[in-house]
Amino acid sequence: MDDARLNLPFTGLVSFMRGPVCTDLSRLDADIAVLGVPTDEGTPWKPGSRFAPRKIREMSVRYAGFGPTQKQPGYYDIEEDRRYLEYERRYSRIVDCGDSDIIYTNVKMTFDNITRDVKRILKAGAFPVIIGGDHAITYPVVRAYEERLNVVHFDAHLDYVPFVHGVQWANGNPIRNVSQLKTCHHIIQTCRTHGHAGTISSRCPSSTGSAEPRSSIGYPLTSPCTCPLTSTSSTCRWSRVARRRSSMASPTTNCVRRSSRSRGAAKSSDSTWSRSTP
Ligand SMILES: [Mn+2]
Repeated sequence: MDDARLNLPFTGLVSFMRGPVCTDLSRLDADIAVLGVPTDEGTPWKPGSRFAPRKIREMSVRYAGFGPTQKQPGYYDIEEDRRYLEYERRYSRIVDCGDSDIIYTNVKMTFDNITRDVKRILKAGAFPVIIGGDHAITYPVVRAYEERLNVVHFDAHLDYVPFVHGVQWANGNPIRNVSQLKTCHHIIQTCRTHGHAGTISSRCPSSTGSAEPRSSIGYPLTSPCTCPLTSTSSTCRWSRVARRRSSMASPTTNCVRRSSRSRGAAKSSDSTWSRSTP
């Protein structure tokens, strides 16, 4: 009987945390929807992150518990002295949606597939958790939202590179691409790289109204010892403690609106920016 299985981490079929699988997103019923986006064509240095969604699923089963023999689902955080995801795990509300279809060498089609899948997850009322892939995918993910939103970006880099040498949709561009979206309210970046500790900036394409925060995490953020294969390694990165402190801080306290003068300056420096959509 299946229910009697221990489902030890090295056995069985793999889905994210052994959750149910739903690849027909028109029938999705979930609170949290995990979607893989295995593309690394936006990587200028070390490719390979296209294999990350599968590997993360494989590692996630380590935290999936031991089937029905485990009375208390979810996991315990020793620092906060509380359990997380207990309800979601008990009632299978974390669903693995498989991967977006990747059309290699065709960024436009790949991005369209990502946006379509995220739109379907949002339509189903689930909270999307997207696993890349390189950081270029932030743009097609954020593009799926129809309501205004704030983007919180944790990274070693600003990823705000303008359109140069014909490159616009790579992993150095996503935050600038996101800033062009009408739905983007605030962008809050907490970045640290090359010894410039705690650089915090905010780009505010519009200035009124409220919006929900959504976060984007670039893996150069982590130190080389925990993630040596990230596509663009940087030294002097955030420690685990610094990341935790940053994520617990209120991002709005660090949000400084650009003055009209600096906004104008930014506009002129963006003059070569192509607005064509991939
Ligand atoms: Mn990045």
